[in-house]
Amino acid sequence: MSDVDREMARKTRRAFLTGGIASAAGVGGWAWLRSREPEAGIAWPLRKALGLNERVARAYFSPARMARTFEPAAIQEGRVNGQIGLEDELEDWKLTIEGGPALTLDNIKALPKTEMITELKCIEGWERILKWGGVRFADFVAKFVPSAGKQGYVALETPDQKYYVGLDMESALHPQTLLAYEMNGADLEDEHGAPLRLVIPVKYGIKNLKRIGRIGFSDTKPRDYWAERGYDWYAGF
Ligand SMILES: Nc1nc2c(c(=O)[nH]1)N[C@H]1C(S)=C(S)[C@@H](COP(=O)(O)O)O[C@H]1N2
Ligand SMILES: [Mo]
Repeated sequence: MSDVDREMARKTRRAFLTGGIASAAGVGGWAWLRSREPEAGIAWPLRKALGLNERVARAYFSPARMARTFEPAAIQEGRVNGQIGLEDELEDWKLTIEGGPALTLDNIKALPKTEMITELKCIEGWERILKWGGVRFADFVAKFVPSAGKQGYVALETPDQKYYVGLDMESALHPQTLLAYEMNGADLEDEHGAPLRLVIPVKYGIKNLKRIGRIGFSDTKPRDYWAERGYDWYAGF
């Protein structure tokens, strides 16, 4: 894909989202859309309802939007990087949701499990192909905070609030964005963010927050640890 194509796809996506389905329907609508039987690869309401331009729908759902996935044979050992917010002993972990319940890991594991083999890319110039197991962020939001999808942004932070990231809602609800509790077939290790971390392969490693303690939603851009230190806030591909 050329840079121009990429830029076009991104702009089309934006226009589609601002004009459309995701903002009008919210997260519940998004989950519902994803559960429809696809017709020629596109959930049928997108083709039949709303008189949506088919080319736009195709750009939105095209594989180009998905991060690359790999065969099991490609899986690598993890590499540990970044321990900010992981220093303290972890006890009585709960996931706090702004405007929602505090959840245990069992509450999260009760949602459908998603596995994927994707690449974690660190901005420092290394990458690892890893297998993740967890819950789609979109499934999590649809279940526990359905109104949140109407907001523009997601804020995540470690329990001690020392590391924090902000995400645009579109990337947060991307089907490959996971709340992961397993890496390479085993429970997540402490240094990789136990008990629950974010895995978001459409973004650089810096956005893949380890040991999530709190999740919030807002219409203003949340603070972001590395953006405050000069890195790109969006940090996507
Ligand atoms: N809490 C926390 N999460 C974090 C970091 C960190 O310092 N603290 N570093 C980030 C960076 S820069 C990268 S590349 C990945 C590395 O994840 P890994 O250690 O599982 O390979 O975690 C990200 N998430
Ligand atoms: Mo990184």
